[in-house]
Amino acid sequence: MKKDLLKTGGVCPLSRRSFLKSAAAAGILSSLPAGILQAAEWERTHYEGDYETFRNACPRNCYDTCSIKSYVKDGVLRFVEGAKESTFTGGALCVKGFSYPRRVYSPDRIKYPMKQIGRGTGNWKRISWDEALTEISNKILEIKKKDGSLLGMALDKYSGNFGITHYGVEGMMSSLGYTTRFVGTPCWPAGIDAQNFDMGNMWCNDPEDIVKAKYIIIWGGNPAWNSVHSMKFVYEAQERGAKVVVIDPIMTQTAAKADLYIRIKTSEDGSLALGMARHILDKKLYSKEFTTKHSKGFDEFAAYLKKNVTVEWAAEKSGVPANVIRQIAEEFASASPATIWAGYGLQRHTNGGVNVRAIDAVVAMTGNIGIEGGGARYGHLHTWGFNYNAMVQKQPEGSVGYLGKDKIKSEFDKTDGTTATYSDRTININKIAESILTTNEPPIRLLWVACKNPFGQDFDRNKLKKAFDKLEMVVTVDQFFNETVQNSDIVLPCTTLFEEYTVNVSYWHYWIGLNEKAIPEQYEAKSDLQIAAMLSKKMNELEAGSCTFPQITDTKVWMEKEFNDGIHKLFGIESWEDLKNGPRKAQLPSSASWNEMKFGTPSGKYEFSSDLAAEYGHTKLPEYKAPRKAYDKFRVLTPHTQFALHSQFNNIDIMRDFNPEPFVYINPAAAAAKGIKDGETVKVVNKTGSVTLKARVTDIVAEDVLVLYEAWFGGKTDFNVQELVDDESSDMGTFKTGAPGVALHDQFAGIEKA
Ligand SMILES: Nc1nc2c(c(=O)[nH]1)N[C@H]1C(S)=C(S)[C@@H](COP(=O)(O)OP(=O)(O)OC[C@H]3O[C@@H](n4cnc5c(=O)[nH]c(N)nc54)[C@H](O)[C@@H]3O)O[C@H]1N2
Ligand SMILES: Nc1nc2c(c(=O)[nH]1)N[C@H]1C(S)=C(S)[C@@H](COP(=O)(O)OP(=O)(O)OC[C@H]3O[C@@H](n4cnc5c(=O)[nH]c(N)nc54)[C@H](O)[C@@H]3O)O[C@H]1N2
Ligand SMILES: [Mo]
Repeated sequence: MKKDLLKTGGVCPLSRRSFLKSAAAAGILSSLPAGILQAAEWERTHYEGDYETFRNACPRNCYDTCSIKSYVKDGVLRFVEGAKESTFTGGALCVKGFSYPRRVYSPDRIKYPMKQIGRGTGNWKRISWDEALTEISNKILEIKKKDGSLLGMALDKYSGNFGITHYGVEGMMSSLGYTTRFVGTPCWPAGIDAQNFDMGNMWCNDPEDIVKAKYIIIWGGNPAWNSVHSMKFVYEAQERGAKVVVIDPIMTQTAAKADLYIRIKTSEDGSLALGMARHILDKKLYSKEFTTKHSKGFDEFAAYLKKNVTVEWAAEKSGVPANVIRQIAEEFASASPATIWAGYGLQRHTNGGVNVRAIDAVVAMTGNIGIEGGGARYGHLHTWGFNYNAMVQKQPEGSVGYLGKDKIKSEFDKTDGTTATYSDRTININKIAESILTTNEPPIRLLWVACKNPFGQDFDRNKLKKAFDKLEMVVTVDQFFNETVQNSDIVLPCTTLFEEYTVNVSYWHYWIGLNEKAIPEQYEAKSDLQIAAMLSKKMNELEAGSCTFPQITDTKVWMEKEFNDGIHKLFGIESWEDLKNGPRKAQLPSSASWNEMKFGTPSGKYEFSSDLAAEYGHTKLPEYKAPRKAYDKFRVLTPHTQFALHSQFNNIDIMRDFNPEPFVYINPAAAAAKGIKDGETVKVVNKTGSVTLKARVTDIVAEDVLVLYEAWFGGKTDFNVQELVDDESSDMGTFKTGAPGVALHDQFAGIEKA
């Protein structure tokens, strides 16, 4: 049944060949035969005038947040290219971006609301929007009646679409009442807290100014795959004479482009950074000006280093030879400007936050903070000052919610005449399975999933399955039949970026991009906002006043409401309509963050010693913290892959051509010890679960490490990396994001021939 429905109407107007052509035309697939390149160029110049063009912005959770120009003919999206106006996107997309037309018209797209008769059975039946919304609304009303509140309804949302109006999903929840929300992030919170303790905010230099750096350390990040557009600035710096060092347990594509690759023992970044700091201190290569004028606690930090850290100790812990530690410390401290880009992979550890603090300290003590081409680069939210109009919605009159630790009370329980200050119930987003299983009074009964694929991206898949089995109803809003949809009762089809209006900014570069509706909604798909408006209509039909969400279904109206004078001023525009001419860059006095040396910390200075960190249960100084204890033979790393963005893209045919099946990457010596040959099927097992897949024997990984890239393979294989990843917390994240991060790289497993 499901299969039949999926196949109806799935016509992709864009051939595989024309995809290659448009990708090639932008010079991305440089390995393609010259003939195809010429043909593509001819087609583009010959037909340009016949297309209607639109502005779009890639809304995926990615550093690059590319500005896109879309070409539409007869209502059909023909091809896309990177916007030339953005010096960051630079007229090119990544290979995933070029596959967008095939995603929009994929025959596998969810086309209609559907209901599964028996969760997990695969017995799907097409239903109308009216039937779907009636069933969901009745469940919401039933929960409210039974529990006296809506805390039994939870929202599971993360980063499937970062378009600003998509915060309307949170708004939809508020408009129904006080509910249960998963807070925090699985992505980068430990590093966010670290930078907030050190500098009072997470604020990085403009990535385009890395061209000015004389020395660049890319530490625990793989931009050659995960931020492809940043690499051109790194290369330009290299051409101007900069040295590029990459520190990673894996010899990544980024490492392959570096002047020096340093293989570090996983989770030992703190010892390496502290060893560098000790050497810089001994050699008196630190900045007197920065450490005396602009920082607090440098003397304490120096005393800690002298007492506890030697270069030899750091070498022993990190596996990096002492002479290499001395070399990079001296080179870094002597070059100006010098910069460190701390990736997000680095901080997904039980000591990830404090390790980022140790790295920040190296950048700070050498006087590289606040200068162009320098900086402790991690991320920023300086261009995110929208109204969040869609997000901020009022609960219906008389809504009952969470009262701190107290039991839930109803309005009528109040005898003292005061007004209860109710709130949503918040739970750590990285402990979803555990909390569904253990939360009571009331239990979580109805889960609304949007912009998130918990079965693909959350931790301990087996526990998650048990948790989902406990839920009374699961509603998922998505585009493809992934494993989360398979574990849902109702699926609602959502639009792609080309089918709605929104606006996007980045957490890395400083551009803003408009996202226009370029084609009509496909099949019966609706955007998250339209779904919220339709749900509101149905709720009010069934019980007047039960939902406050405005019943506006024109996404353009919502997009317009997100702009304000601050945004206009920052980007030098009069109105959002100026963005129809192309993306705009924030007008900043300097490309350097903290250029005025006014920090957001309590002291207003850079804090080597942070009382705030101590308040949150951490050491004041960025002291060494031992890694999580190994619980199995090999370290398991599950980083991000080139051809997918988490669980997105890899199910698209053209992408699967590049990345057809998963592998476990193992070092030749480790493989030989187990008698495992390249291409053989193996089983990787740990306390959480197991996966069976082929081995790739390669020395890009260290002897004690197994690498399995995360990605959803679109049902062609049941591979799921989350069989091997538990939900252990990282050290930091609570201060700024409300919950600690997840130590997803502190995992271990055994491996055997299958
Ligand atoms: N093992 C392991 N696990 C990880 C990581 C890792 O490195 N290793 N990385 C972690 C990190 S850094 C992150 S950020 C998270 C990401 O986790 P998620 O945010 O869950 O990631 P995605 O797969 O990008 O998106 C989720 C879903 O959103 C859907 N979607 C796309 N557009 C829309 C839309 O407009 N509306 C709705 N309703 N849905 C939409 C997509 O089809 C997809 O199914 O994963 C984390 N999990
Ligand atoms: N193609 C593509 N691009 C993406 C994404 C994607 O899935 N695919 N995801 C986007 C998102 S949501 C994010 S968060 C970013 C992630 O961007 P990155 O942080 O660059 O990505 P990861 O692959 O998670 O991790 C980077 C590196 O950290 C290393 N690492 C792990 N543990 C340690 C350690 O203890 N020490 C050191 N030094 N290194 C360590 C891993 O080996 C890996 O090479 O990329 C974004 N861009
Ligand atoms: Mo992420």
